[in-house]
Amino acid sequence: MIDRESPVPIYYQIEEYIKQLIETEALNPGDAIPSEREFTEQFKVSRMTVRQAITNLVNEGYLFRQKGKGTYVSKQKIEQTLQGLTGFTEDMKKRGMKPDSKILDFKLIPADLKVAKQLYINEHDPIYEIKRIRLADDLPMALEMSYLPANLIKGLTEEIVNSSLYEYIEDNLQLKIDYATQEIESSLSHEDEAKLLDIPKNVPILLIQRQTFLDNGQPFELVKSKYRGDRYKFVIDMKRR
Ligand code: 16G
Repeated sequence: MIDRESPVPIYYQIEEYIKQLIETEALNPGDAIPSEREFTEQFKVSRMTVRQAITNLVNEGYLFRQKGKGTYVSKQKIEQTLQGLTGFTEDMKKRGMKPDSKILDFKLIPADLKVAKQLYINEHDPIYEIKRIRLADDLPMALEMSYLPANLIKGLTEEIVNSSLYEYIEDNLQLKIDYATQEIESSLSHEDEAKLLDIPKNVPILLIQRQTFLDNGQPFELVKSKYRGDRYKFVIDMKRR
């Protein structure tokens, strides 16, 4: 099934073949994949070509290696739609997963000029700076750094942000979360982030920045999140015209 005449590189064809085994559930999460030697014999290609295909799939999060043991199929990525404005806790609950947070930092500080401008407040007005690890079924998924204007989002405590910020804003403060602008970029895990997210350093992660507004047009949060590239994929439906 390797097409040597094709302009598609052979390592890429092998990648597609392995992906198909995963998609058709011939290989399931936790299963060991055949060894490099077995693939080399099956496809009559060099070991380097097989290694390149497998390394690419490891980097994309389809497979993971265990030292001295072999290469295994990873869990399926969480598919997060980009339609609709939701929070982490409600997303995880909807999927039947257990949301959790670990608070790394919770501070009340004066806003610097840049943050103040984006939150439509004055420089030095008080803001909460919150850094959390977000976990799903006890696995770290994202690191989140949030800035919230303290005069608008009143009475925040560590206990509240340990569960759901959006629930507190809507149910307790009775404010209406309305819309957000969000940017998504690729990035690489730095050493400290890698430790917190339980991933290797210098692997692909998704950097997401969100500015979220209430229904009166007032921004109430600036959030910078770093999502694990091996566990997340963002999906959007598009319609032509
Ligand atoms: C999501 C949002 C974040 C928001 C949080 C609220 C993205 C990229 N970010 O993580 O902006 O602050 O949800 O979650 O989706 P919570 O209600 O569980 O605290």
